[in-house]
Amino acid sequence: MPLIRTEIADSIGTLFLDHYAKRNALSRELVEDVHAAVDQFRKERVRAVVLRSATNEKVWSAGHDVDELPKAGIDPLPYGDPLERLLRAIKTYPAPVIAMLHGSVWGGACELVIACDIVMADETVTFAITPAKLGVPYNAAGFLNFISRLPLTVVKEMFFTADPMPAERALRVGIINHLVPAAELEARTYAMARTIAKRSPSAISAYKEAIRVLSEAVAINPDTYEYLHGLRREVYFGPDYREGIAAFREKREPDFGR
Ligand code: KGA
Ligand code: KGA
Repeated sequence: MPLIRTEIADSIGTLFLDHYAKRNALSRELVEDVHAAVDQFRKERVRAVVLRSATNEKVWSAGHDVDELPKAGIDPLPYGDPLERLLRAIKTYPAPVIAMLHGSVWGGACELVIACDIVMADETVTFAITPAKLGVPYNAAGFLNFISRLPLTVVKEMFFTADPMPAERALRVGIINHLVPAAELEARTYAMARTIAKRSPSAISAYKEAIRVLSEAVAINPDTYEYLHGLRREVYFGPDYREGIAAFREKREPDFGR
């Protein structure tokens, strides 16, 4: 059974995350379905994509599928990780991707939202960046996605506390473009998509790619990269990652000592 649904109408493609039993966790299988959908959207020259949940429930997406995170001693967020691949697919899709959000957004799903081009949300939305609860060492590409988009103070607070941020504040700090009443969310989102779909697709595609490349244009030498990777290795080889994953599986608070 596919874990997403898609629709195309008026040059607008909609991608519905449709696995609420697992709170739309971004599993390998779900990501494969997204890639197939995105390929289809490209073939049909879709001019704007809306990324939403198929259900109007209290969770938009629970983020990375924790059951698929590897055991301690293995990099939990390598280049080929499903979530990493999903982020690249969204960022390089040659037309704008609009996130339409109702409900809570967790961990890697926050990065997915940040990777979208425009974010429409209602008042039920919250954002929690949770790797510090799991002991997951975030990767350089992930940090760059956040720091190229949000103020450093906000990024730090979210990563350090892992606490959910409510919609009103998320609007103020720039995570959300438009915060609208739940009853208007769909209409407002598709109005935006229709406007974009009327504009020059070749120009927009070139803008999106230019903004992506320029916002990622951070020069670090290989030595610095290895240094950052070494910092991450200490975390995923260390006790916190093992404890974080075990606590999640046992449905308890992690104990990272004092
Ligand atoms: N991965 C795998 N399974 C998940 C999951 C996840 N992220 N989130 C939920 N599930 C499963 C859960 O185990 C349960 O399965 C079902 O979805 C319903 O969840 O029915 P089963 O087999 O027991 P639950 O918890 O009963 O639903 P709820 O009471 O409605 O609570 C919803 C939330 C979202 C609050 C709760 O499920 C939750 O806290 N999920 C984890 C959120 C999270 O911490 N995500 C971050 C994942 O890490 C991540 O993205 C990374 C790697 N990161 O940030 O670096
Ligand atoms: N370039 C050349 N001529 C212009 C012009 C422009 N950007 N804007 C107005 N004119 C001329 C118009 O052709 C008319 O000339 C006169 O100014 C009064 O305009 O009398 P003429 O010879 O017919 P108009 O439209 O009658 O005035 P208005 O009814 O008061 O309306 C004003 C606006 C500003 C709303 C209207 O003129 C308009 O929409 N202009 C174009 C606005 C626009 O799209 N600008 C973006 C230009 O592109 C740009 O900056 C680039 C390259 N970009 O964004 O990358």
